[in-house]
Amino acid sequence: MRVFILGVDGYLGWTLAQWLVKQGHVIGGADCYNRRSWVAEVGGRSATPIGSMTERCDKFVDEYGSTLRFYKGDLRDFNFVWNMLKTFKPDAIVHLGEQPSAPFSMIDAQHAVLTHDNNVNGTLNVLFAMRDVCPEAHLVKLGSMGEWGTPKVDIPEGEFELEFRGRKATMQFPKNPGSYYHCTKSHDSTNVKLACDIWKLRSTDIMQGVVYGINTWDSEELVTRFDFDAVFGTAVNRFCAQAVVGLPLTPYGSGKQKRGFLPLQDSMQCLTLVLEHPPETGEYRVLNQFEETYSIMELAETVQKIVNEKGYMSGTMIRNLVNPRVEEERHYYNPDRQKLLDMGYVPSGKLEDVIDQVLKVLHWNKDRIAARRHSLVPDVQWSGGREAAVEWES
Ligand code: USQ
Repeated sequence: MRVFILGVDGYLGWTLAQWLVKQGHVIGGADCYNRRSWVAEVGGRSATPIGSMTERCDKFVDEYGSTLRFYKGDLRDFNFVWNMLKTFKPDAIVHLGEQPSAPFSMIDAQHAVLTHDNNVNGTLNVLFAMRDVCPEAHLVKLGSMGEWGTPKVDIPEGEFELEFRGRKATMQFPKNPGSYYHCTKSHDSTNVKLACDIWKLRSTDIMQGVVYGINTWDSEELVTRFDFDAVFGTAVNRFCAQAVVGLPLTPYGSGKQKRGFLPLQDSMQCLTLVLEHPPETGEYRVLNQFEETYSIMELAETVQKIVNEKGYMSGTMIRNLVNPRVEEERHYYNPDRQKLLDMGYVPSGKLEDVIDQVLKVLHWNKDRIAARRHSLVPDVQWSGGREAAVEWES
């Protein structure tokens, strides 16, 4: 299959390119290195030293004997998108090319607008270019479990039955995003569905939970990036980074808030299954993609336990911070996740093993994290302004 990865330089994109080429797929990809510059803007950097895209592409050919056809450019440039799809002729497009951070989108008006422009308009260009150039291709669009928010009822995978004033209908389940980043994902979903309805494109919209973990390819050019700062780092990965430099782990508020999580490896497994099972022409298919739901506190405690047991650090502490976000901390959470299991997804189910592996890799790179330790402190307040979060008192 010819698979084109938008955002191929990112945490998921670079891992996926290698995962798929090993299975014999032909890989193309685009990126404009925004992730590298946004992370630098907030004072972070990848904990793993990563090569330039040129070095990555050279190593890719050496390692896998297959060229990664790379296009440097911005998805907001319609001509760029149109031309690269026309040239590459993909059977499938995996769209990971978005600004992925909720805190980044909440910094101020400029960052919210940038996030919307980048994500919503970039996706619109992809949809219009697909209509013109490759309407048969399968668009695998990365959405987010955070589009659903934390409603007081179960969360289905896309559609649900509704009865209102005596009439019944099947509709898309309502969205309840909790950041301007998550709003862009919801807008994307609406735009992708319309393209399937009116132009008969086919798409899988993946509502993915929080991904954690690291790949194990051991050369600098092949290893994926790993962010730990308070803006681009995500919960489990951040806790591991905090632990290896001897800082307390930081659940926000009570830490009772729950999310769906999955290891990087399972994200790759699921994306592959989705590519192997495309929807019908004109079908807009929604999947929830996570391995298990956990409270943030449970995860912090698991990281703490492994750090202590394996002797990576002694005396790792957990310090709840006053929540810089506005989010429910005690809530019902019961999302479905059947469709991927039906396709053959077998959860790797080893939270402790993945955390241990992350700690091991981060331990080798702890000086890189320590040199940017200031970036670990959250300071983007959902209520406005930038102020470092302080300790929470229950
Ligand atoms: N959290 C803490 N302490 C931390 C970091 C996060 O308690 O040090 C909490 C947050 O308050 C939140 C939860 O952990 O309740 C998840 O936050 P996160 O930063 O790990 O992830 P989130 O902002 O939700 O976004 C991430 C990715 C995003 C993806 C999303 C999937 O950055 O691209 O779409 O996970 S989901 O969370 O299911 O929406």
